[in-house]
Amino acid sequence: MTEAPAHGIVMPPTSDADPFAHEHLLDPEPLHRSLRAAGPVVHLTRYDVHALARYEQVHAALVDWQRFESGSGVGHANFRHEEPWRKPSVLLEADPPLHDAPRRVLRDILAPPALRRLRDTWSAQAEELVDQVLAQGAEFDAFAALAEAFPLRVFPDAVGIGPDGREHLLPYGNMAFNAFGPRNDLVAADAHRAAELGAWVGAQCAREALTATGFGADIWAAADRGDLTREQAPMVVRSLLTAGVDTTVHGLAACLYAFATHPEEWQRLRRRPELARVAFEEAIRWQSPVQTFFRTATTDVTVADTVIPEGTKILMFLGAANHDPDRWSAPERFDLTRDPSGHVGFGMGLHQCVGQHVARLEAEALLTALARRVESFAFAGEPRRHINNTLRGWESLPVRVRLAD
Ligand code: 4MI
Repeated sequence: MTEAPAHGIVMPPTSDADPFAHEHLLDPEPLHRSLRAAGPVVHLTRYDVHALARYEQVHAALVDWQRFESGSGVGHANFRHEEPWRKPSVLLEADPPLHDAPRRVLRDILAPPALRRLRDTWSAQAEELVDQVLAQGAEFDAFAALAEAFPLRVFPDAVGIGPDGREHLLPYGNMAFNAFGPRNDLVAADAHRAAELGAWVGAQCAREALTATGFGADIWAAADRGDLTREQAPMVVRSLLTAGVDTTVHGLAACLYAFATHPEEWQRLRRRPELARVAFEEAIRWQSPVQTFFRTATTDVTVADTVIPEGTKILMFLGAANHDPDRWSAPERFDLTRDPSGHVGFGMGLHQCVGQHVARLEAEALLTALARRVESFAFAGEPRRHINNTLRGWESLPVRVRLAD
């Protein structure tokens, strides 16, 4: 016989769905709808974790770092019992007080005033890339030619890594984002490259591997000042290289997909290019390139009358929260007239994306350059999704463009 739950405590609804099955990764919205509808907390029987898919609970968990810790890992693996696949991040997979020095250092390096010197260069590089792509014809893959190409042109240089081996960046990020999921087929598919990619990224984080100026050098300078230890400095560089490429690639891809499917919004952006930043923000809300993260309960946590036991994992559906109809009107619409602020696509609270200003600057440069030259664009073939345990992104966005005169 099972004991009756204490008064006022209820057993949550359950689901045997596997959110990391290809079906749901390719098209997550039906699952998101059913999880939001089932209740504020849903027990996922397949993984024995509690899931949050409504905006209110996801937001509350994100800002409550004391009870929803990151230090036991923000993926499915519980670092209390499982060996992490790589040394834990000193930012993402750490809690205060350990988290705070690396966070402060990176926050200052990536703050808007520090990025100002990059703005003109990145705008010029975006214009140059757009000119090159458009010179080659009216039909191209906007994912490869723009969404992938632009971050790869500007970000590794801004960090200050060397010219060789940059083709490892996207596969490394892809592997890291798969590794936040359970050990499924997607993780297995990356396994044969883990050692090689990990070693390459590790080597780029050394002081000697980095140029004399750039985010990497800035991080090492912080270690010289004593703001970071010499053990933390390469780890903070590693965070930039892990979190800084695939995320922006799929964020930019979300913008391109949004505009290809919402031509009236493209015209709005062309009339008012200063909407580029709102457009990026709305695309992040709408597609949520980072779909999920886990936390671990530091104590028995009661969420809407359900007790989440101490030491167990909580799966937060950022993408589902960003489409919660109790928070957003017509959430499935990509809409430049809405105020997307408050979305949880960059997280919220203490761990909220520290690189978001970098991402916004990249998006602003690319979208502004495109808006100037492209009158309209539409799909010239079927867009194809890229599949990853954490990232919602693209493999291919074939488009045909009409140029502005
Ligand atoms: C939110 S994406 C992300 C953030 C940080 C790291 C990796 C991914 C890291 O390695 O610190």
